[in-house]
Amino acid sequence: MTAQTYAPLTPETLAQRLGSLPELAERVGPADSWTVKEVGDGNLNLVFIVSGSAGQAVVKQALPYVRLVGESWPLPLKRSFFEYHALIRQEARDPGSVPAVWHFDEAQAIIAMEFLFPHVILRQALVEGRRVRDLGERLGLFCARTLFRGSDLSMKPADRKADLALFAGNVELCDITENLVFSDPYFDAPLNRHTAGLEPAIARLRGDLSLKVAAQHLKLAFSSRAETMLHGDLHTGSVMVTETEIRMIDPEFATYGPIGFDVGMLIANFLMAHLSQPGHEVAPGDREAQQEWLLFVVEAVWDRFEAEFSRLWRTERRGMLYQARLYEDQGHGLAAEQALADLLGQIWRDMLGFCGIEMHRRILGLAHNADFERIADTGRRAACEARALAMGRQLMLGAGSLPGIGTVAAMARRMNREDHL
Ligand code: SR1
Ligand code: MG
Repeated sequence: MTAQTYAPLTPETLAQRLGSLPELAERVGPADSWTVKEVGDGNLNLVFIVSGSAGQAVVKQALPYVRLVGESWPLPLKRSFFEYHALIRQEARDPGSVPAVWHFDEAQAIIAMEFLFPHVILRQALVEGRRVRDLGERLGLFCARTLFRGSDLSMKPADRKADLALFAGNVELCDITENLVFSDPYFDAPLNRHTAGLEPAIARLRGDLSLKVAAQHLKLAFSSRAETMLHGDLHTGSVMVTETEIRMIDPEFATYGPIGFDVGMLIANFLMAHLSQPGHEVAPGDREAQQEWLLFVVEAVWDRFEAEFSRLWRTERRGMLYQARLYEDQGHGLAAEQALADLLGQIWRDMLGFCGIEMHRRILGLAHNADFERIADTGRRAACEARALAMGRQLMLGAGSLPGIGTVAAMARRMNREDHL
């Protein structure tokens, strides 16, 4: 394939169009041995699994519109460019954390990459009540390494500024986040949808003016505090797992933003998984152990993030911020520890706010979670979702006073027992 006019791939045309690429032929086998299946079930793109005599590959291609909505919502192909650039940076900053990229074609918006097998989407596994060893620890490490190493705490100023400029071009995907996450949940936006029966809880939420203000403070932080390269859409649908292995995928929303954003989004999705479990019970209480495990994951994500971020601060702080020549080299190591504690406090508060807002948008906005959506009984679903809405509110409004991640887990346990409808 050369840089020709963009055309979407189909299972019928893929082998003919990509079969001559040595990067694929070497790993998958000759094109005449390929079978191709389109498996994309996300909101935006085409995803193909290509199987041949020598192996398998995933081929992802952006469509010029939002797949979830259709051609009425155009979306530029360049999101593939940002995804490619984010993937190669994530691999460099946390080796082994993402699928290996084998080929990128900017004009066709195609990324060909390693096929992860027997991995499944984490969200699917959680809905089914499955567990993954060291999940929270691995996710916390990924967040700390990519967020620290993509910032001015670590990068050379010229490199960091070049990346800031590069990812600043991801305007349309940021616009999705800015609207769908930070604004739409708090008014009757055209694309919103919600479970029948949830109306009283929604009216309470939208009538809470302090919450509306908090949401816009968070939007300001997201759009203006370019602290590090974010994954930008780090939820449990952006993680692939086996029982023992974990990889992050889909960083097409990558942009520079606040360090707490990815961690907050991720923790929100585990809290929603926790609060959705009663909706998946077959016998009373049969999801209680899974619920506790999900809170264990929540605690592990934050604890490991904090520990690894602190380790990197002490060993890899080579950027232009909080330089060692101001602190350790002057015998003022204690001040560096104070600065670290202050920064972690800021990240913690941001994280809680973003966490709360993600819980709201997944229940009130356009893009919902299978965790709740797969609860067939709408009455049960609304009861679970109302608890998540209430918890999101407490996280956003209480971000300045919640002392630690154990308190968040305790809040989830309490919410899970309460009726918020
Ligand atoms: C129109 S895109 C909706 C959502 O899907 C993506 O996965 C992001 O989460 C986005 O907000
Ligand atoms: Mg995605």
